[in-house]
Amino acid sequence: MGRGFLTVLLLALKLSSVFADGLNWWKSAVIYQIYPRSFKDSDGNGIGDLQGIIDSIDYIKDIGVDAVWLSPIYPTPDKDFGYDITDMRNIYSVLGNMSQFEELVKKLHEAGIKIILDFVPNHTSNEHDWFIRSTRGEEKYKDYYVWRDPESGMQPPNNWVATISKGSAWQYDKFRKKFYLHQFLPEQPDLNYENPEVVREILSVLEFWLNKHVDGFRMDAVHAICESQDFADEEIGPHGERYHEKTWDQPKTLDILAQFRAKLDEFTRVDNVSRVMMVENYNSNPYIIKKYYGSSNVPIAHFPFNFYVIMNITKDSNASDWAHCINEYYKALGKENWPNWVLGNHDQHRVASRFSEQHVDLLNIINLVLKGTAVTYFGEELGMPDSLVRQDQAQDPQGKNLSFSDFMWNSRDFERGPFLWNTNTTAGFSSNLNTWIPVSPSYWRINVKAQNTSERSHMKIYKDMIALRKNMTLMHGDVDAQHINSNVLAIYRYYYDNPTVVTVVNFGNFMETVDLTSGRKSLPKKLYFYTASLNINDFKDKDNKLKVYNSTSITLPPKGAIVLTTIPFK
Ligand SMILES: *[C@@H]1O[C@H](CO)[C@@H](O)[C@H](O)[C@H]1NC(C)=O
Ligand SMILES: *[C@@H]1O[C@H](CO)[C@@H](O)[C@H](O)[C@H]1NC(C)=O
Ligand SMILES: *[C@@H]1O[C@H](CO)[C@@H](O)[C@H](O)[C@H]1NC(C)=O
Ligand SMILES: *[C@@H]1O[C@H](CO)[C@@H](O)[C@H](O)[C@H]1NC(C)=O
Ligand SMILES: *[C@@H]1O[C@H](CO)[C@@H](O)[C@H](O)[C@H]1NC(C)=O
Ligand SMILES: *[C@@H]1O[C@H](CO)[C@@H](O)[C@H](O)[C@H]1NC(C)=O
Ligand SMILES: *[C@@H]1O[C@H](CO)[C@@H](O)[C@H](O)[C@H]1NC(C)=O
Ligand SMILES: *[C@@H]1O[C@H](CO)[C@@H](O)[C@H](O)[C@H]1NC(C)=O
Ligand SMILES: *[C@@H]1O[C@H](CO)[C@@H](O)[C@H](O)[C@H]1NC(C)=O
Ligand SMILES: CC(=O)N[C@H]1CO[C@H](CO)[C@@H](O)[C@@H]1O
Ligand SMILES: [Ca+2]
Ligand SMILES: [Ca+2]
Repeated sequence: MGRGFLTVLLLALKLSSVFADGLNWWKSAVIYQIYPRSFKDSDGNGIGDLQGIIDSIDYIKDIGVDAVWLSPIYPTPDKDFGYDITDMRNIYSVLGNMSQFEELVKKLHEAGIKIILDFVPNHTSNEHDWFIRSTRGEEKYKDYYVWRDPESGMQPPNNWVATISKGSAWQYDKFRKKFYLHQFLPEQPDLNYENPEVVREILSVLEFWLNKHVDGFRMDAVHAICESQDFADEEIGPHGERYHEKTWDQPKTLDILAQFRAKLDEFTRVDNVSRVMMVENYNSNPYIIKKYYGSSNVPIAHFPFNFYVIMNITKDSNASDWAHCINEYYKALGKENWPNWVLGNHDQHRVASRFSEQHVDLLNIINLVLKGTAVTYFGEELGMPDSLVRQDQAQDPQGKNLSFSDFMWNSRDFERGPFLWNTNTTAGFSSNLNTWIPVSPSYWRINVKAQNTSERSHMKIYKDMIALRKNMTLMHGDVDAQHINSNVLAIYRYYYDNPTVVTVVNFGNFMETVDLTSGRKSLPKKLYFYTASLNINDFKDKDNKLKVYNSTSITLPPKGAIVLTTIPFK
């Protein structure tokens, strides 16, 4: 048996594992979350809309993302900006109409981009027709929501508390003469998943959108879907802490979600294009998160979002905190569950503000170089900062009626500001001077047009990283994340005899010189430049050629990141 034969055999094995692994679109994908009210306003009312997204497809295609996830687009009285829905099978008139939605799906698909919708299963608006009929006790709808009789003295049935409004999770309804459950605002009554009619109704909503060719769903706050049916009080900790042991992460919730997944899989089986299911659950324990994948026999989500960069990492985290977060997550998931990486969303201050502008390239590079699906909250590719919002301009119910410091901490208006297109009025977002949330004043410097025109920019680094993800090593390779010292993180990606990709990040405040072979002995002496954060400018030699780096001696400025490869990629 000659070497040639072995190589062929190994190659064949590798290819078959690639196919077996299913080069499934959602695994290699970068998913781009758009907050529709804030992307592009087409009709000058100061609020972004579906037509605005249709008009911006060239941009979405240009940055190279694979799928768009839209925050809710359904009719809503806006008590919680679309997370309080009055009709799950329709489009909110402020954002557009059904024919515009259909055009958006068609045009995205023509551009090779998938579309994922937000789905809010835990509750509806109190203005939803189902709820109004339920308060009247109409037979079909009377058990669509969670109704309980008052305790003596008109007290709520138990001590459960709501997440946004804080007080009791129970609200008395004077028509029905019972309390209904709301795990969030009183205007968001919880659906009763003990009722098979409700499950059937929700499955038919999923089917409605799948028939409109959506490629998947992001399911909101799934930890709150089902409640313990003993309706017993929850434990209260010594400092008033709640563990929500009766209302969060109940076993029945996983059953319900598996039924949602089975509905998606019915559509997947028809054309072999996966309809993806992503779920939101902020649990600090990665082993609980893992349960939301289900098993190979009973699959649940394709993935629950990985919120550990959001929950466990801050601007002050050192290289060992990062290495721990990365390795702990992969370890908890095991080999059988596909990972994902998320830096921000519509509920978190933006990366450029929560960390700093100097962190933008570092975080984008890490997010895109790690193994797994990557999620980008629109604007992260530009290093877009939060909007500056005065308290009297607040829109988010979660930020209203609070002290100033609680407002700054709790309000989600900051990260929901309009996208920064150019240096025109309102950054090219709207022809209206008054936008629903003020435009970030940084737009004169940070915007799409400027970053596309500059030779180097956050956006160009982001696009470089997206291109790199098409390489075998990044799609399939293993990850070895190590702290070389307390400031410098090295992420090695390797895959059989494919080139190794090494990412080095200095989180510290001083210049660092490190030996990358200390983390991986087999690393060759010569490494080639692929891309780097904006603060690294010395990657070309006198002849304007990309430098060859010495792996035993790599120097990085503070908050610098560099991506190197074992053979030249450029
Ligand atoms: C960036 O500039 C190139 C070249 O001028 C152009 O083709 C491309 O459409 C621009 N992209 C964006 C997002 O403006
Ligand atoms: C949807 O809105 C567009 C733009 O306002 C309009 O031209 C179109 O007639 C509307 N379609 C329907 C079905 O209402
Ligand atoms: C889907 O894949 C299966 C198995 O690989 C194959 O039998 C079937 O023909 C495919 N269907 C379509 C529509 O491509
Ligand atoms: C995040 O922090 C929690 C403790 O707050 C810890 O239990 C968990 O393992 C950490 N997750 C990761 C992925 O490091
Ligand atoms: C804020 O306070 C005002 C007046 O006290 C009240 O009308 C309103 O309902 C409160 N809003 C919220 C979201 O609690
Ligand atoms: C800037 O605004 C002017 C006037 O509204 C408009 O004609 C032009 O197209 C805008 N330019 C860009 C790049 O949006
Ligand atoms: C990965 O990059 C290397 C170097 O450019 C190249 O030889 C290889 O073909 C690439 N693989 C893929 C799948 O793009
Ligand atoms: C990194 O920071 C953590 C606190 O976030 C600290 O406990 C740890 O000792 C630091 N590690 C190093 C290597 O400096
Ligand atoms: C690489 O760096 C090490 C440490 O500075 C040095 O000893 C060695 O000579 C360098 N090798 C090359 C090829 O420059
Ligand atoms: C709970 C849920 O479905 N997720 C959403 C529901 O709850 C609150 C209130 O709307 C939202 O903020 C969550 O995002
Ligand atoms: Ca509009
Ligand atoms: Ca519930």
